[in-house]
Amino acid sequence: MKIYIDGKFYPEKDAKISVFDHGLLYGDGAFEGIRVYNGRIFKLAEHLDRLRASAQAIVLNLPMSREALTEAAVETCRRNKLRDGYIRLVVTRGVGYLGLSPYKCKKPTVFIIAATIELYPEKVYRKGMKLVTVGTTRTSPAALSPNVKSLNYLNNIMAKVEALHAGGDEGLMLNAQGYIAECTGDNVFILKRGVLLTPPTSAGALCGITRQTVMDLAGEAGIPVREENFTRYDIFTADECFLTGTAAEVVPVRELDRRVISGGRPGPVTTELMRRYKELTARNGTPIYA
Ligand code: PXG
Repeated sequence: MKIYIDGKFYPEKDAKISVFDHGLLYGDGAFEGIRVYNGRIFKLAEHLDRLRASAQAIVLNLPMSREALTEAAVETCRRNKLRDGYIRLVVTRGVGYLGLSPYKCKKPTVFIIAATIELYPEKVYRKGMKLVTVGTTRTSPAALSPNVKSLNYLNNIMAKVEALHAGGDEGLMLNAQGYIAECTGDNVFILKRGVLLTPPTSAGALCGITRQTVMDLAGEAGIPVREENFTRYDIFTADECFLTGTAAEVVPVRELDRRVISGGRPGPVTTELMRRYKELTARNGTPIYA
């Protein structure tokens, strides 16, 4: 595997970052996880927009233009002969000294990994996921905006640990008010009386690229979508529930806290959106081997 670091490619064993990089010392940085389907990078522009916004929000100047980032991502795929897989694009605060101030870090570090991806087992797409409500709440926007896709994922990692320890596949995270925010690495949707609902980003949901894509696909399919606060009650009583994310794509939910939702099988709207999403990913994106 060849890894891109600051304009050069390194074999995996030589791809190393300084112990003084604030990305490592403090989780100071931002990242994107991007899929590659059929020789194309899916929604690259949207991911680069979100990366730029994350960087801007944490006062980090991206050291590369949009064009340079695009070219670097494409070239990393080429060097690894990737046709289907996953790109991890990371920008850290860079090498500095001990101490929180980012102003001693001279230059952000950019690295890109293009690899294969470990997906959820096929069974969860047929049968649905098991969600567990976790005690770890989503970061308050008063602390750090949940819209910053930062390198600081401990909040979500602790939530994932709770979910796994409780025998679930994913953890459902609430905000401080008790409304649903999202899962640890996926956004949440429910279907109620023919209307799709997903929590607004103000509830603590990341502005997911897959979330937006699914909202667009629902629009095309004539299914009304609203961003609205809801609680566990609404999931227990939902007609359908599914998650969206770059890694998971569209994945049905069968249980929340061991209570079966919507008959315990993927509903027709979920199934239709899964089909449309697959179709879209198969033929869209930035070509790598043009
Ligand atoms: N919420 C959170 C907290 C996320 O981290 C999503 C929602 C879904 O957003 P997208 O833009 O992907 O639809 C994410 C995304 C990984 C991995 O390696 C995690 C994500 C994406 C890709 C890979 O665990 N999280």
